[in-house]
Amino acid sequence: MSDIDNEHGVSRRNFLKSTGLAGAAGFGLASGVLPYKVWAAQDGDGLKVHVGPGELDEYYGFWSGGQSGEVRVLGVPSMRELTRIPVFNYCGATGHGLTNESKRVLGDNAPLNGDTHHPHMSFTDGKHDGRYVFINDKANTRVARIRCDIMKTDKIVEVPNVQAMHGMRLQKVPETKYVFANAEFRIPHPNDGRFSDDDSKYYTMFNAIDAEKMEMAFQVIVDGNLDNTDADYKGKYAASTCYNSEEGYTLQETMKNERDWVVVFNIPRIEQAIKDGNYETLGDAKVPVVDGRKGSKLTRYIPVPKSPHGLNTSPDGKYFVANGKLSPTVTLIDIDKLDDLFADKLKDPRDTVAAEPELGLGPLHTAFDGRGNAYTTLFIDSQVAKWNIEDAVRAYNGEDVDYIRQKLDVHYQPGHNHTTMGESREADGKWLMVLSKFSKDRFLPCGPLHAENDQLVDISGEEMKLVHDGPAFAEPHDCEMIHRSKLKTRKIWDRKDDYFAETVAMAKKDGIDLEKDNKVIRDGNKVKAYMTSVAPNFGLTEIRVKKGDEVTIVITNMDKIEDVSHGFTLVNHGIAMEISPQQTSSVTFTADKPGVFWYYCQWFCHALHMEMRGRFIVEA
Ligand code: CUK
Ligand code: CUA
Repeated sequence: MSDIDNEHGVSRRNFLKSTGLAGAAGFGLASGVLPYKVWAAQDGDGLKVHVGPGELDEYYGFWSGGQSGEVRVLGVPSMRELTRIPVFNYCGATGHGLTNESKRVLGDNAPLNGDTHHPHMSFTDGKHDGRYVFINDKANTRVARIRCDIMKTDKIVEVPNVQAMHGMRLQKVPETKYVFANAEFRIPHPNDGRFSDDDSKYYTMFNAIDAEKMEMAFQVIVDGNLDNTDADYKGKYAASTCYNSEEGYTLQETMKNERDWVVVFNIPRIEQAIKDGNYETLGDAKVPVVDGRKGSKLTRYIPVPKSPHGLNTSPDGKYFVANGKLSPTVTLIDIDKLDDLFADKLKDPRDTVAAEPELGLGPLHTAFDGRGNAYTTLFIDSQVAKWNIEDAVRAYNGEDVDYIRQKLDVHYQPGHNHTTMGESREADGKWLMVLSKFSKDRFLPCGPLHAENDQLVDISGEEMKLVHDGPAFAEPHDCEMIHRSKLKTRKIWDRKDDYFAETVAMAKKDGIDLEKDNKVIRDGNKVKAYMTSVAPNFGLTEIRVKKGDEVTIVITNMDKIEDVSHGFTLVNHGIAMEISPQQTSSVTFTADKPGVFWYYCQWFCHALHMEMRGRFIVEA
């Protein structure tokens, strides 16, 4: 059903809200609510949203692929999907999850599903540096790194002794030395079946991963649980929301307290504790584990209203913003007061609170425009509230100011929202992306599973203007929009690339020149077929093996022309992989059926692409 009830565009929802609903919910309608209106994209009326044929987008958007386990790259503002980066999932097009190169990244027997939430680009001095995008997997407790030059996943860390990696952010200053990742769910320690019913053994941990080595750096035991996190612009503090200070197991138990908290981590103190040897290790893991529960020098717990969710650092570095979720407020924590809090100079941890503006129902995440305004999603109200940060501080200090600038209806139930460059020092305040969880009636219906709705909002002027609805499959919780000037991607592979270096080393051991040789070699029942590809030819048009052989196909694409990607698909074997210009790809499988099986190139590469094929002959 449409949200618009009549030709004047008056929304039933706003009508309801201004009468019964808002009053019943216990607080009135904030001022500054504008009537519902969808703005047409018009040149001369805000930013240009249409990106014409042959034109390039201004921003790369890195979208989480949610339960699909991947990351998607969109152009902004066109919202055109540019590529997909398989991460924790199997990808039939590229062979991620099947090729030897991707299996080295994923690890042995890695699950090929993931639940990605938070893609974040690495920083140098608080600015995005175009090197990596990191992403969490809540489903299987992993963190991955994507190399932005090739847009491939190059490392994955499985985090030990915790479950459900959720909130994930990066150290911003002086650079991304650590990836900070919150394990959401408390589990017993050790989790070996003996203590499943022993509450005293349950806890969860805050995790830091060395971003360069992609190895665990340390873990911090906390009280409560951990939801979202963010870091400051000093390189000193990270903060996480906890919605389960009750340490409950059921929904009812979890919602009891009127206040939960934000836990702040003092990174230099944690590093010092580890240097001093004040840590333990758990089980087989060698990761230093420090105790950051209440009373520890390493952490501070700041009470905030009820079941907070998102945690966002303002780009001026002044505030951590905790989003209330079950409270209509967000809480601004003054980062400059944290030194005093850790030095025990404040009476009450709440003395760090700079403001607690009331915004509406269900605040989940806050974004910033770099001009002093914040944009908070209101899940229950299906709105984005634009509010002024310093006015909210003034109001908290007793001045009579209205900090709400505008409320915009979105469709529907927004989770994250994001501004262009807004999670860095270079917030440019041009676009806001609102990741709505429900699309309901906004798109042609496609069965019971609905698309989410990523809505593009022009925030360059005084007023937010909704300009585009973008359907998205399987819940992108989060995205990040990075100016294109930050990225330098490769057009063809470097033959010395690390991604396939192990395959190159294997070939060298076998006396093979990958760039020239087309040869089948055998060692017992292990067969390796090495070949090149140059459009429209495979170096081998026949590979002969015996039933039961373990076969490795290694192909090097010797084309040097941009965009001439080849593929290798072996019919009736479930084998397919990408081989882009100057790339080496390999795949290993057992030849378990006698007969003739054609292999072919599945990337249209040449007028004679259909002819690019060969026979895989398995002798009985
Ligand atoms: S979470 Cu999904 S709406 Cu995983 Cu960042 Cu808030
Ligand atoms: Cu090579 Cu198609």
